[in-house]
Amino acid sequence: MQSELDTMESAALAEIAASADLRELDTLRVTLLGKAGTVTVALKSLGTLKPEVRRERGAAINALRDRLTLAIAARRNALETDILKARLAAERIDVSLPARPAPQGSIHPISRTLEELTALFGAMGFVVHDGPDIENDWYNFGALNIPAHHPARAMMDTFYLKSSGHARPMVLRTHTSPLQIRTMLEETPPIRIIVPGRTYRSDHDATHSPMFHQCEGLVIDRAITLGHLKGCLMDFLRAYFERPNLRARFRASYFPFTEPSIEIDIAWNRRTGEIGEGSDWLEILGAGMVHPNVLANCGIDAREFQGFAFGMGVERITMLKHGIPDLRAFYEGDIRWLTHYGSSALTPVALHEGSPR
Ligand code: 2U9
Repeated sequence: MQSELDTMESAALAEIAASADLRELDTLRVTLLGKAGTVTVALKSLGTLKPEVRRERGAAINALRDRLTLAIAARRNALETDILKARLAAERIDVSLPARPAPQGSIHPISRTLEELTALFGAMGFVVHDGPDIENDWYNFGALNIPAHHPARAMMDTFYLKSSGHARPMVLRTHTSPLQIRTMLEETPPIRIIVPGRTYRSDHDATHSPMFHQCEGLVIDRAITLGHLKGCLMDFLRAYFERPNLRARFRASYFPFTEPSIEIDIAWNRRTGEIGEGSDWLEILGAGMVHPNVLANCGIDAREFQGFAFGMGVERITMLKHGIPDLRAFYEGDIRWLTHYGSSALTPVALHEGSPR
């Protein structure tokens, strides 16, 4: 009898030791110690034996059950330790590895220039205004003293919208000037604003896009002169192009909305492309004193108030500053171009180096 239990024990212990995983071990536990397991059945069979045999064999089977239970627990422990070791090896993190840089986008050069314009003019006390891209022809032309027959109004240059019951023809604004009109109608001087934004003209070639960006500015107060205009725009140009000694010339010109009107050229070197000095000139800004008719259209008394306005193409000043050769690339979304000409969101917008003061 005893040797039969010994045989059972050594077979069970060998199987326990050989069980390869927790599931196999648990199946074995049920086979040995479960309700219908070998050891349980042996215990149940005790009832048929004589009392003196029963006691001895009962004690032997109980001891066997305890040893098998311990052996199973020990094997489970060993298997669990193996599993943990394997996980620790597989999920090992090398904390000494340098952090991989997260993939980073870049700021589009137009957005960057708009930020710079906001910062530079902001430092001079200008606030930013914006408004609708769709305007009626009075805000876009009439209020600006642009006469009915003016070529700028022609279908060729302006996107007119299909009539949709509006009292006046609606257009995609051809400049941001309607915002200055709205501001003068709504506010009383002093006014000192810049209006950066999208503008639209029916034009498309290597140097013109049907959608482009402008930044215009307007200053209205009691004693504003062409001298203020000159000082303000020289400060701006020197700061924007980061050339404290940038030279510029102010040429007489004509715009319907300013009188007198001027155009501003900056010096550059055609051979080296350097900006600020050299014997060649680049047209960069239009400007002038706001025409009295425009002030009157906006309910401002020209005997009490006057001021200056200016306008520039954002793509143009961006191309000149960064040596970007083709306007069309701004809108193509080519990742290589954006990586090359874009800037980091973390680079602060410079306000310095501009004015020699
Ligand atoms: C009001 C009164 C006057 C804004 C001005 C210019 C001259 C100018 C062009 C530069 C390049 C447009 O993008 S561009 O083609 N702009 O030359 N703009 S004066 O004058 C104003 C604006 C609003 C009420």
